[in-house]
Amino acid sequence: MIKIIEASFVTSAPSIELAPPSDTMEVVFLGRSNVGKSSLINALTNRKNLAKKSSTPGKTRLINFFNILFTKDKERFNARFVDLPGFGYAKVSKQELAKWQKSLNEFIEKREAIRLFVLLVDSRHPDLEIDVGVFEHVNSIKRADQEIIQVFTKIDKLKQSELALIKKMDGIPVSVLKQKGIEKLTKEIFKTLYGEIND
Ligand SMILES: Nc1nc2c(ncn2[C@@H]2O[C@H](COP(=O)(O)OP(=O)(O)OP(=O)(O)O)[C@@H](O)[C@H]2O)c(=O)[nH]1
Ligand SMILES: [Mg+2]
Repeated sequence: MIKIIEASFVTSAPSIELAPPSDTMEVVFLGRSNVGKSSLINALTNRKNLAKKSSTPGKTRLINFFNILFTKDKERFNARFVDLPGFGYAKVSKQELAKWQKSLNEFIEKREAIRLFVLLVDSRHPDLEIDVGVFEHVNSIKRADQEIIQVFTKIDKLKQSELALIKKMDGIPVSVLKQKGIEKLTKEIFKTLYGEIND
C-alpha cells in the first residue's frame, strides 16, 4: 500500500530563480484559479491546511513547495509537490498578470526537477479552451522524463449522466469533498516517480 505519511511546507517563491534547489523529484499541480489545486494537495497529504485554499480565486500567488514522504511496505520515498498560482485570474493589472505568466512559464519549462504535471480541470467544464491550450502547451514542452496526468475535480457536483461522461475521458475523476479518486491518484503519482508498483 502506497501512502503519504509526511508533508511539510518548504518555501514560497515568486520565480524559478528564487526557488529551492532542484534536488528532489517534483510533481507540479496546475490549473485554472479555483479549480481545487490547493484542496487536492491537502487531500493527498491528508492535511487540512497545508496548502491554503479559499473561495477567493487567485489566493495562491506564489509557487509553493512541499516536501512529501511516501511509504510503500516499509520503504520511504521522497518527493516534492509544487502548488502553482492558478491561471486565468484577472483581478490584477495586465502588467502584473503578464509578469506572473512569464515566471510561471519559465518555471514549467526550465525547472529540472519536474517529473510530473498534474493538470486539474473542473469536471463541470471539461472542454474549456484555456484548459485545452494549457494541456497542449505542456505537452509540447514536456521532456522525455516527464509525464502529464489529467485530473477532473469536484465530481461531487456532477449528475450521474455527467459523471458517466467524465469517466470515459482520459484522466482521474476526483472529489476532495467525498474523498473520491484520492487513493488512485496517490498511486499514479508514485508510479510515475518510482516506477511500477505491485499492490
Ligand atoms: N464541492 C467541492 N468543492 C471543492 C472541491 N475541491 C475544492 N473545492 C472548493 O473549491 C474552492 C477552491 O479551492 P482551492 O483548492 O483553493 O482552489 P485553487 O485551485 O488552489 O485556487 P487558486 O489558489 O486560487 O488558484 C474552495 O472553495 C474549495 O473548498 C471538491 O472536490 N468538491
Ligand atoms: Mg491554491
